[in-house]
Amino acid sequence: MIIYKTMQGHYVEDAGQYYRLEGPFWDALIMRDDLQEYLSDVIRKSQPIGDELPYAMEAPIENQEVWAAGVTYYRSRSARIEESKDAGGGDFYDRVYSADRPELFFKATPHRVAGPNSKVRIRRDATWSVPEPELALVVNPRGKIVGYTVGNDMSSRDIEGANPLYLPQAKVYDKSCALGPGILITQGPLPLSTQISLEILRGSKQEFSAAVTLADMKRDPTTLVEYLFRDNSFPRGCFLLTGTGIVPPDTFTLHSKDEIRITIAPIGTLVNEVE
Ligand code: DO4
Ligand code: MG
Repeated sequence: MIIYKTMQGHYVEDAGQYYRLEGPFWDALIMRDDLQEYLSDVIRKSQPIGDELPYAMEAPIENQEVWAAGVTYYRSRSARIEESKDAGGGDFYDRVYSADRPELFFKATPHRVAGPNSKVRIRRDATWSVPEPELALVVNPRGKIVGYTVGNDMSSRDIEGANPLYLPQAKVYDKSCALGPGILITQGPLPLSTQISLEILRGSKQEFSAAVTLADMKRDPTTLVEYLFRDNSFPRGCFLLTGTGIVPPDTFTLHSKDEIRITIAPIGTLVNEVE
C-alpha cells in the first residue's frame, strides 16, 4: 500500500486502485501505530475511485522534521575523505564509518522540502553540488518505522569539503531536500536486495546513472532510529534519510534544469528538476 498527499486530499493505492482517505490531516496518519491495519480497513469498506491519482502529488510531509544519517555506505566514506583531504577532515569520516554512534544531522523543515515533480535547488554560493539518493524512513512519535519513501539529500560538496563544521550550510537550505512520491506502508524491513537507483538527465542526454542495494548499507535502520530518538522527541513523527551509497565522479556537478530521477522500486520514482 502506498499513501499519497495531494492539495485536494489524501489517497491510498492498493493493487493498482486508489481510495480516498477521509480526514484533512496527514500528521494523523503518520502518528498511528496501526497505520497498515487502518488503511486495510478503509480499503475493505470503500469503493476505489479509479486507477489514477486524480490530483498532483505533494511532498508526503506535514509537520515532521527531516533528519539524515551520513557515511552509512563505504562509497560515501571514500568520497568524504577525498573531498575534505585538503582541509584535514578525512580522519573524522573514517572514524564515524566504523564507530557505534552514527552520524545524524538535521536536514530540513517541511517548507524546505520539494515534492514530486517540483524543483530542488543548488546553493547560489556553491560550485560543486550533487543529489544524494537515499531511502527515507517514516517514523511515528513512538519511534516505530511506519513506512518508507524516496529521499534526495541535495548537498554542496565544496562547502562540506572545505570544513566539516560547514556541514549545516552544505546540507540545509531552501529546497535542499526532496521526498516522495508516496509513502510505502509495509510491515517489517525492506529486503536487502532493494535497489536505489539514480539517473541524471541533462536535456535528452543521460549525464550519470548508478545503483546500489540496501545490502551495501553499513547501518541497520532500526539502530539509526534508536540513536535519533535518544533524548529527542518528535511529537508528529519524523523522516530519517539513511545515507547515500551513490556519489557521482568528482568532475560532476549539477546544472540548472538537470532532471534527477531516483527510483526505489516498491515505492516509485522521485523526479525533480534543478531550479
Ligand atoms: O558527513 C557528511 C554527510 C554524508 C551524507 O549525507 C551521506 O553519506 O549521505
Ligand atoms: Mg546524504
